[in-house]
Amino acid sequence: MNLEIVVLGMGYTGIPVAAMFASVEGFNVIGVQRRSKRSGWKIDFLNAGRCPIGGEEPGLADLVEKVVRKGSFRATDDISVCKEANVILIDVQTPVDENHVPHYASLRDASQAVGRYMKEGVMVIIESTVAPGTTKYIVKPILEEFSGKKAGKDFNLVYSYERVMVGRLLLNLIHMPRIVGGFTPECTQRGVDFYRNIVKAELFPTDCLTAETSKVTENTYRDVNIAFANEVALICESLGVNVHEVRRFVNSLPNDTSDPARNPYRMMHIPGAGAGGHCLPKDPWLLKYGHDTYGSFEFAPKILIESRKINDFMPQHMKNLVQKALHERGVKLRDARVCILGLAFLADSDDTRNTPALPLYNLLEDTCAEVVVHDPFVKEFEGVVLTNDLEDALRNKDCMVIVTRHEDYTNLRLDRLKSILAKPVIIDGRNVFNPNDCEKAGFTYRGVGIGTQKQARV
Ligand code: SAJ
Repeated sequence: MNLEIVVLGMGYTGIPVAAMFASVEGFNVIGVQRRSKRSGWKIDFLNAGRCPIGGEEPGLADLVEKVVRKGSFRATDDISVCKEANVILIDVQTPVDENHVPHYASLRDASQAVGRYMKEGVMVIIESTVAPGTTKYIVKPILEEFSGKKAGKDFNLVYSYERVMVGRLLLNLIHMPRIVGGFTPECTQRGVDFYRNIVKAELFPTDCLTAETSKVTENTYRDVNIAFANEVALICESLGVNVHEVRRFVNSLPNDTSDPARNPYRMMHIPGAGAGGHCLPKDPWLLKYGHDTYGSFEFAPKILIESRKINDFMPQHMKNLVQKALHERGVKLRDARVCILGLAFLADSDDTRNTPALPLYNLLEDTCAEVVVHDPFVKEFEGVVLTNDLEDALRNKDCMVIVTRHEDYTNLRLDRLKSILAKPVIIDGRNVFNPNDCEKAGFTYRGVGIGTQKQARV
C-alpha cells in the first residue's frame, strides 16, 4: 500500500513517529517544521540524515539516517505539502500559560493550515496532548471551516495520544499499547488500521473524548503518585527515617503471593527534587480545563491541584536542605559557592522542559555568591551558568546538589569529590549516594526523604 503522510512538528513525538512510518514499505513521509529561531535548524539537520534529539536515544539516529537515505523521509517548512497527504499527524506543542490555561496557538495554526490544504478522504490525527473536548470543540470546527469539508463524512478525524518518553522514544512508540479515538467508528477503525503498521502492542479503539481524557488522566495519575511520594519523603525527614527504605517495604506487599514481583496495586513512586518535563507539570491542568470548560456540572478538583503544589515545592525544599547543610559547616548561604548537578528533567536526556533544576537555580542564584550548573547532555541554556566540564563545575564549591540522576553522577567517588570540593557537602535529590557511606567519609549529607536520628525529636 502506498501512502503519503505528513507529520507537523519535528519534536520528541513528531520525529520518532515520522521515522517509524517512513520505515514502512510504500510509505512516504514529510516532516513539517516551522523555520523558527529555536527549531528551524532541525529541517536541514534531518535532511542531512541526522537526528536533532540528543541524549541516549536507542535506535533513533540510525533509523532517521536510514529513511532519509532511502528517500522515504524528508523535512520542510512548506505546509502546502499537506495537499498530497492521505494522512496528516499533528504533533505540535500544547503548553499551558502561567494561569494554567492551554495555549493552543500552534494547534490552531496547524489546524488552519491543514484545513486550507487537505484533500477529500484524508485522515487527520491529533497526537499532541490536549484538554478533553479539544478535538471536537476546537480542532474539528477549524478544519471544517478552512476546508469546507465535514468530519466523519469528507475526512476522517482521530485523536490518538503519544506515550513517548525521552530515552526510549522508539521503544514506547512500538511496544506500548495505544489508544485510538475516532470522531466516528469508521474514523476509529481507519486509525487502528493505520497504527497497526508500526505498533506491535495492543490497539484500543474508542472515541476522541475518552482518548483525550485517558491521556491527561494517565499523566495526572503519575503526578499525583509522585506528589504522594514527595509528601511521604517530607514526613520521613521530620521523623528521622529513610523514605527509600519505607518505599521498599511498602512496595514489597504482594497482591499475588504466588508471584510477589507482580504487584499492580501498590507501586509507591520515587520521591525527589521535583517532577518536570513537558507532560506532568501541565497535564493535570489540561484535565481540569477540559472539565471546567466542557463539563456539565461544577466541581472543583482538589487532589490534582494539591499534588502539583507539592511537586512544585520540591525545588524550594532542596534549597532549604542546602541552607541547613551549609549551616552545619558554618557557611552562610550568601557566601556559598554551589554546584548543581543536572539541568535536564530526566536522567541521560538533554530535555530541559519544565526542569525542576531551573527554579532551584533561580532560588540559589538570588542568594548565593556563585551558582554553576553541570549537565553532560545540555549544551546551552539561556540565563544559566552551565558547563559540561564536571571537574570544573565542582572545583572549590561549598556543596554539590544533585537534581538529575544522570548515569555519570552515579559513578562519582566520594574520595575524589572530597579532594575537589571546598567543603564536603552533598545535597541528594535523586538518592544517588548512600547516606551512611557519605557520613563515614566525613561528608555532610542531606537527601530528599532521608531523615537522620540527629534531626528527629523521637
Ligand atoms: N519523577 C519522580 N518520581 C518518579 C517518576 C518520575 O520524581 O517516581 C520525575 C522525573 O524525575 C521527571 C518527571 O517526574 O522530572 C517526569 O518523569 P517521567 O518519567 O514521567 O517522564 P516523562 O514526563 O517524559 O514521561 C511521562 C510518562 N507518563 C507516564 O508514565 C504516565 C510517559 O509515558 C508519557 O508518554 C510522557 O509523560 C508524555 O509524553 O506524556
